[in-house]
Parts: sequence; structure tokens; C-alpha cells
Amino acid sequence: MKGWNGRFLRVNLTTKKIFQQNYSEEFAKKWLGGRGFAIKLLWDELASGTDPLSPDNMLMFLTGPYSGYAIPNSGKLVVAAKSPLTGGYGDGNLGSAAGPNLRKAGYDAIIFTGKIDKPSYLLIDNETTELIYAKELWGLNCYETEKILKNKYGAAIGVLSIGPSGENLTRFATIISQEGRAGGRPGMGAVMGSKNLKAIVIHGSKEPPVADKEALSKLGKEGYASIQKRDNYGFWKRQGTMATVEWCQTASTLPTHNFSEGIFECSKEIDGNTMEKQTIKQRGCPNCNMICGNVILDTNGEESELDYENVVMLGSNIGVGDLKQVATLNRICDMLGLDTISAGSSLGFAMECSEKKLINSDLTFGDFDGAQRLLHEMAQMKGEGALFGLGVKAASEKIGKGSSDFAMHVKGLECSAYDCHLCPGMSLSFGTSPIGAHHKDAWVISWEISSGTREDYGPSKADKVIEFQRIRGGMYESLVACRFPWIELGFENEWFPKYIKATTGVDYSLNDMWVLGDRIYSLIRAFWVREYGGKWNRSMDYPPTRWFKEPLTKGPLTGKHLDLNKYDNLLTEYYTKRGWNNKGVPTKETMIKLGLEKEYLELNKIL
Ligand code: PTT
Ligand code: SF4
Repeated sequence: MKGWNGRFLRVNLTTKKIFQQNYSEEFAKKWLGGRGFAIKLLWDELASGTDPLSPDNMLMFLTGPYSGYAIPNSGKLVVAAKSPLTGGYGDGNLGSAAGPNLRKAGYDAIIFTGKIDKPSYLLIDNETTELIYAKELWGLNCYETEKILKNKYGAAIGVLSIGPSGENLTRFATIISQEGRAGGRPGMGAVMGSKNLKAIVIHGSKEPPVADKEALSKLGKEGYASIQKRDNYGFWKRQGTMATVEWCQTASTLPTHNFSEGIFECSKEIDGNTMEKQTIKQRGCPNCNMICGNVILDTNGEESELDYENVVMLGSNIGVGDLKQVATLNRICDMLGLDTISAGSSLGFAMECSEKKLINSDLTFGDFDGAQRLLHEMAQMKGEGALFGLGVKAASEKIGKGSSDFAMHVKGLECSAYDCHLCPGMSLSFGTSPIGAHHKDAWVISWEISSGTREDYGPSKADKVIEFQRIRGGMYESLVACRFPWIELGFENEWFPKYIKATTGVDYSLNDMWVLGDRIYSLIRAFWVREYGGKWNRSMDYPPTRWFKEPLTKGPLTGKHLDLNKYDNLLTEYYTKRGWNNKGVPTKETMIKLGLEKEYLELNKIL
């Protein structure tokens, strides 16, 4: 095989057995890598009903045939498992030297099962692999952990680690690398903690096999040069994702006070222009020439790397309108290993419950000190954090009193930072995302607003969501490539089949990529249905109740809210276009058409 190493590293943490496993070219071609590999492995190997925090869950770190070469934005890594936050499929995507190092060590993925008896880390140094007890690292934050491991093994290694939140099983604990890269929103850090696995250290020095080295080198150089020539390149380098704050405020989609409003009176204090004046340096993922992590100093004079989602969920969404304070909360999340989006949503939910006197607490919107305290408590799963560290869905079920109406999640995963009171297309995107309410698969909001169709629930919305899910959720997540060159700078998708051809020798058309995306989507959907059994129903694809029931009360869109009947019709349209039945389950014909005959037989047993 070329491009793919054709090998997984399997680690059974209970028995401490580590071995290499070859996989077939047929498997590689059918599932490509990253998310494609992850769902196929989970479907085949994870027993239905497995407790996500039990040793039986699988935890996977996956690359693609594109990863690690000197081609644009190839320094990413997918982490996947059954999610303890949602009970369904979970994954995340982070940039880290761990990805390229893993490929250069000769593996395309690491697959963990079991639980080791004492806190440990896995060391991979090319062919050498070792599980090392590390009691001294347990309890340390992610920055301290990575620093100690880099001091020991050298700066060139890749480190993935969890903080106290992963150790204490906060349901939205994430995995951190390089002090500003985070991945695995649906609690992948908690799965790692449940296995007593504090960190993974990877060093690799072999070039993965290539079909056409010369072509790849030429294409790589051309790709980087092409990115640099794009009109928006300079502005992107200055503001990265932070330009979205201003854009969302203008469009009344900036989550404010737990998504009750779409505009924030202090938006200018936390936007990209304010950040630009404070930026002291930039950081990013390996192999990237459009790095986008802007670092500012927080209220304590410490470095904090900002991104749109982090700033909004820990800023306007909780009523904090000071960028340095936001940066402090963001740094706490990175150090403790808390996902900023879910943490910000849980804070906003807790503040609203407190202000409405549904819980006995003195938290209020804008309470910076209270937010810091609750973040620490969530990471320890103590005090109020024991409740809110479960995520807003579980917390609202415990609190009751109508709080589920403003628990902002889909399938248990907290919404990322787009208010959808008047965005039916983006709501459908949140509703049908394969991991819960995350924007990564179908960020259609920009198209929806610029096309002037915000009041429209017509079929074009379903078409657009599917188109984006194929590109972003299918191609980019399986190729394990950063999507920003495409979505932000217009770097054409046509580049990618060329890169795959040069690395693997296999000719894929873009249409092949969309079919791959559909295959992955249908199998992920089948996985959810298998896990939820009789409890599965189409209302699981609805966005949060608040957007239907409570109109906006401020700004140009005052009085606007989503329409449930129209949304439901749009959902039916989406199912039909996907070849799923009225409950959102892939039909036999669809599964067969996508090459999922065997998988259908198993799904059919529970239908
Ligand atoms: C991603 C989610 C996002 S999406 C952000 S900011 W964004 C938050 N970042 C967090 C963080 O930081 N620290 C923290 N403790 N928690 C965080 N949670 C949130 O996680 C990220 C970039 C960004 S910045 C985005 S959109 C793009 N995401 C990509 C993706 O998903 N797939 C892909 N093929 N390419 C992507 N490129 C961009 O990468 P999750 P990163 Mg992230 C500090 O992990 O679980 O997928 O959730 O990876 O290396 O930090 O780069 O405005
Ligand atoms: Fe990483 Fe940003 Fe570069 Fe994407 S654009 S690879 S997120 S630094």
C-alpha cells in the first residue's frame, strides 16, 4: 500500500498487550481514514450498549492518507469513541504534532481498549512502544503534563494529554495538545481518563510510503503558494476565526445570555479588532501556512490562544464583555482540559437556572469570579460542578422545573456558537450533525444569511446541509485535513483528489468523496439507532426548544423564532434526500447502494 501505512497500533490497556495490526487495501479505499475508519471500527467491534466510561469502550486516534506530508493543512488528527456525553458516536479533530509523528512512526491509528491499573502514558518511539506508569502526572493540568513530557523526550515529540477534567470524568472533557489545540468535544477526554490514560507521547522519523514523491512535492509547493495568494489571506492571518464575532453580531446570531438573544451590547469589547490590538503571537497546527491561533495576555498576564467559539461561549453567552477576562476563562479550560463550547454553555445554563431561582446558587450572568469557580468545580466534579459537569442535558433532567427548554444541546452535545432563532438551515445542520450540536459538519449559516433566505424552510436548505456534510463531514474528516483553506480562503476542493492520487496512487473523483461521505453518514446514523434502540425517534434531530418557543427580544430580529411544523417538514425533506425513513433511519436500499449490506443485516435485527 502507498499513502496509507496499512497498520494500526492496538493497545489493550487491561492486559498491557500492544501489537501491530495490518489492515487491507480494500478497507482503506472504502473508508479512507479518520472518521471513516472510526465508525467502521466502532460498528464492527464495539458491543451495542457498551457504557462509554467502561473499559470496553474503544478510544481511537486516527490519521488519513494525507496526514503528515508537506502539503497544506495536513497536521490534524481525529479522536473518536462512543461518547459519554451523548451515548452516541463521538469524535473531534485537533491539530497536533502527534498526527504527523504517528504516521512517521509507521501507524495510521492507535486503538485503545481496556483500562490500565494505574495512571499511565503510552510512549511510541517508532517501532518501540511502552506503557509507563505515571502517578506523578495525575492531577496535573495539560500544560504542566506536556511540559514535563517534552523536557523528558524532546521538543519534537507530539503529546496528547488530559487534564483533571478528563481524570474526573467531566462529560465534556477534551484532549489537549500544544497549549491551544483541543479535540474531542463529546467527552473524548473523559473516555481517556476512564482508562487511566493520562497522555500519549509520539515520536516518528520515517516518511510514510508515497505513490509519487515528485508529484506530491510539486503539488505541495503549488498548494501553499496558491493559499498565500488568496485575497483574504492577510486578514485571515490577522484575525483568524475571530472575525466571526463582528459578523454574528451584525446578523443577530451571536449567542448571548445562554442563547436567549443574538446580539450582545459589549460585542466590540470581545471581537477580532479588539483582539488584534492585543495579539502578542500566533500559533497553529503543523504543516500550515495560514496559522490562525492568536495569543493574547489574560487578566493574570498569562498567554491564552483565542478562537471564535471559545470567546463567544465564554464571553457573550455568559455575559462577560471583557476580552482579557474571557482569555482567563479560556486558559482555564485549556489547562483543565474542558471543552470551551460545552463549558460556556454549561456556565450559561447554570447562570440562567440561578437567576430564575431553579437552583440554590448566587451565580449571575457576567459573574467572572463565579465562572472561574464553576469551571474548576466542573473539572473536579465537585460542588455545583458535580451537576453541571454532566452537561446541560443531564443537568436539566436532574433540575427539572422546565429547565430543559433552555438547555442548549442536540442529543446531549451543547450547541456551538451560533444563535439560530432565525436560521432554519443552520438548525437542521445542528439537528442532523453526526455528533450532536456541532457546526463542523455543515456550517451553512454564512450561505443562509448571505443568500437572504433566513425565513425559508424550503428544500434548498436540506440540499445545502447535505452538500456541506459531504464535503466537511465526509471528505475533510476522513482525509483528516483542515477545512479552513477551503471554507475561509476558497482553496478549491479539486486539490484533494490530486493529493490523494499522489500519496496513494488511487484515483478518486470528487463524486467518490461525496459517496464516501454518504456511506459514513448512514453508518454513523445506524450506530446511533443501534445504541438508542427503541428510544430513538426523530425529535432527537430537533434543535433546542428555546429557539422554537422564545422569540428574540432585542435587535432587528425582535420577535423572531423558529417554526416547529416547518422545521419538521424540512427534516422530512432531509431524510428523503438522504434515503432515510420517516424516523431518520437509513433504508435497506440506501444501505445496499452505499455498500453497507452486511451492516444493514445487523441494523435490521433491531428495527
Ligand atoms: C472543535 C471545537 C472548536 S471549533 C473550538 S474553536 W473553532 C473550540 N476550541 C477549543 C479550545 O481551543 N480549547 C478547549 N479547551 N476547548 C475547545 N473546544 C472547541 O472545540 C481548531 C480549528 C478550529 S477553531 C476549527 S472551527 C476548525 N475545526 C476543524 C474541524 O473540526 N475539522 C477539520 N477537518 N478541520 C478543522 N479546522 C479548524 O480547526 P473538536 P484545533 Mg478542535 C484551544 O476539536 O472536538 O472537533 O471541536 O482542533 O487544532 O484546536 O483547531 O472556531
Ligand atoms: Fe490549524 Fe488554523 Fe492552520 Fe487550520 S488554518 S491547520 S486550524 S492553524
